[in-house]
Amino acid sequence: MESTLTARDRVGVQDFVLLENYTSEAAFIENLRRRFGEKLIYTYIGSVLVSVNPYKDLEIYSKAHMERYRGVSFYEISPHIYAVSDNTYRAMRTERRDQCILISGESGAGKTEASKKILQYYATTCPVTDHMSTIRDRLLQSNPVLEAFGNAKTLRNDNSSRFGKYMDVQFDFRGAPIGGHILNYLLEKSRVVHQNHGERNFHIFYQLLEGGEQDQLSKLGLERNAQKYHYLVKGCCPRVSSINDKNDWKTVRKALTVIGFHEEEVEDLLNIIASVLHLGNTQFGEGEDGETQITTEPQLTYLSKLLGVDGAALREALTHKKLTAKGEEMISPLSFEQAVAARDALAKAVYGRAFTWLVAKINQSLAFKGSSSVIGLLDIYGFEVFQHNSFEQFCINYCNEKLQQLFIKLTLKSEQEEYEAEGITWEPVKYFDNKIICDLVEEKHKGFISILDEECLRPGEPSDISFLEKLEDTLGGHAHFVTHKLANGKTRKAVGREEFRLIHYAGEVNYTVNGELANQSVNSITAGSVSEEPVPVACIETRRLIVAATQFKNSLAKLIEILMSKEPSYVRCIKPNEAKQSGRFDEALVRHQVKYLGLMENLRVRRAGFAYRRRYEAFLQRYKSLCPGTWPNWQGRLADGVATLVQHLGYKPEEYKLGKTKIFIRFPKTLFTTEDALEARRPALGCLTSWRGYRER
Ligand code: AOV
Ligand code: MG
Repeated sequence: MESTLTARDRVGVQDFVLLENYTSEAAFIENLRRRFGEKLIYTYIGSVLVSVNPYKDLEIYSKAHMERYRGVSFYEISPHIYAVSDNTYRAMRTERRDQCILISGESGAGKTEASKKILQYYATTCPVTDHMSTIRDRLLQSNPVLEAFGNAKTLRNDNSSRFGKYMDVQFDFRGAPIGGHILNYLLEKSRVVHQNHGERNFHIFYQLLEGGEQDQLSKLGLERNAQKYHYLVKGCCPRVSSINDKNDWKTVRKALTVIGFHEEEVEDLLNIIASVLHLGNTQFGEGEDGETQITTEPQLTYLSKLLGVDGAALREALTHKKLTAKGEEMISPLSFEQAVAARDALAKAVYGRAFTWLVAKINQSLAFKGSSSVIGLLDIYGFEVFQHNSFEQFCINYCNEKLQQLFIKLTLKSEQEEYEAEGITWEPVKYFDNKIICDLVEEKHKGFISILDEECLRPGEPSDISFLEKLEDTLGGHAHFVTHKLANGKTRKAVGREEFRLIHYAGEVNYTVNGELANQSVNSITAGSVSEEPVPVACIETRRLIVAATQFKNSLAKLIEILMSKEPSYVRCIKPNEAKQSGRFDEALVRHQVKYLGLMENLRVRRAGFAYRRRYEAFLQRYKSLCPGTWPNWQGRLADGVATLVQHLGYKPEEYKLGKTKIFIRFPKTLFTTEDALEARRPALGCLTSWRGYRER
């Protein structure tokens, strides 16, 4: 007896619901810490999986581990990402409802790794035929490719996702993976031309330079040395100890073939990567008449070859802008700074285009038309704060607000509202609702994005300062919006003059508006190498911003709609320390995440709540055969029928409650026992599902 107690003391509880002192945050964190110390990184809150990044290989992801979780209920085995994968899969199969798994947590918490583990689980455990194995391999191989082009080393994470990703995995009636579709969200394109100190550009650049064959590099006019390229040295960090660019290149190269890229298409992609590097090395100087000109001819030659555009047109595009005044087109020269900006804009546009094309190609290769059930996997860029936070960080953090809002809505709000609507006695659990921050960003007319739109569309030159003033006028006084101005007319030191601060659910972030509204040249050339569509050389930045912000808002709204139409499961990832180190558990850092993720509130609702609920008619229909009083048909009120049934089944008063339209069952075990009784009684009739297929909620 004593030894089990010790074991339990050592490893804590595997479901927070079992925690004796469940309202204590200290007890919650202590439980996480103990388990983390024992390399038990997973713990449940009911059906929500909490995962703490171990920052080392734990050897818990083998095929044997996968097998252990197949068809097994949450409660029978230790918590694991495979248990969530398996439960979701079975729920899709037995309840015939599309599912989604929402993975959240801040940058470096382990979201991308979790989503890969889930995909691997399906690829390994689901039935496949020969034909389907192609799709399965493509699904798996899409990851290294997208990561090469869309991930980068940041200060927070050596493999940070710089785009948001939602992937549908489609399954046929046998439960075999037969297709997939990826939606991608706003790639952080500014990284192509600039990286903060200690950060890198997207992995693919370094991979190609390190791993590409010599003749390939020569053809592209590249040298095997990242230091030579302006776009790769801004962060002073060409090598990362945790990354092997050479090996990764091999993986990506193979993956492209598995996905079905033709040689010419791969060549097109490499041309694009190389042209971005050549653009970065394209320099400008002053001509005899003071005009801006390109001083690096070899780069121009390579560029025109790689992009497949006329050299003269390219030169013109990089040093001049086209203006339309009173219906007439005029060409005017660019200043040095404008030319640099036009060059960078072209590099970003070309890379962005290539990324979009890449996703489209992958989607083509995974496409399946026909009826299927779906499990959606959401892996977005996590909440992040840097010293300098721009428009892109704003979008990333706003995206995280939306996801948190969805979690709140589905686990805290609607759960409690349902008890109320059903007339179940209930002590409300208070929680912080971040809707107030979402509104601050996206509300019509007075939200941040509306103000940005308006300011950009206003006649005349929009400026950063007037934008900030407009923000102050409209949002000043909002509890989550702060500028350098204090109410008493004094200046707040912590916020710069060209900054504003948003108090996000996960922390405070200062965003700089400096340069966000810079007006740039308009020009366009056609680069047909990868896409048939023209590539805008340098769109007006302001227009780009409006389009970007509003489009982003709209695409997030669509994403939320997609997620809401599916049955959600949650993985909440926690980062144990800022140093990316294994074995280190920084309590303050973890406490902060437990707080803002709303895990304590989640637990409280869970503890006080009911694991299962069924509408009366569904409950009666399913179990009526277990009670002579309700078999074969109950004639009276549904609620009375259910009451008769559960009395006969011996449910204790604390095990269930009867609402207006539904029965609420507190413990999973109660329903499991009833399901077992059903299965024992009607094997010949072929029970639709075993209780293992039943899920909470
Ligand atoms: P993220 O996706 O949540 O950050 P990742 O999934 O990329 O974070 O994890 C960051 C790093 O932590 C990985 O590269 C691994 O080295 C390590 N790691 C994470 N999960 C595990 C695990 N289960 N086992 C071993 N190591 C792990 V971001 O994309 O930056 O928001 O935007
Ligand atoms: Mg990630």
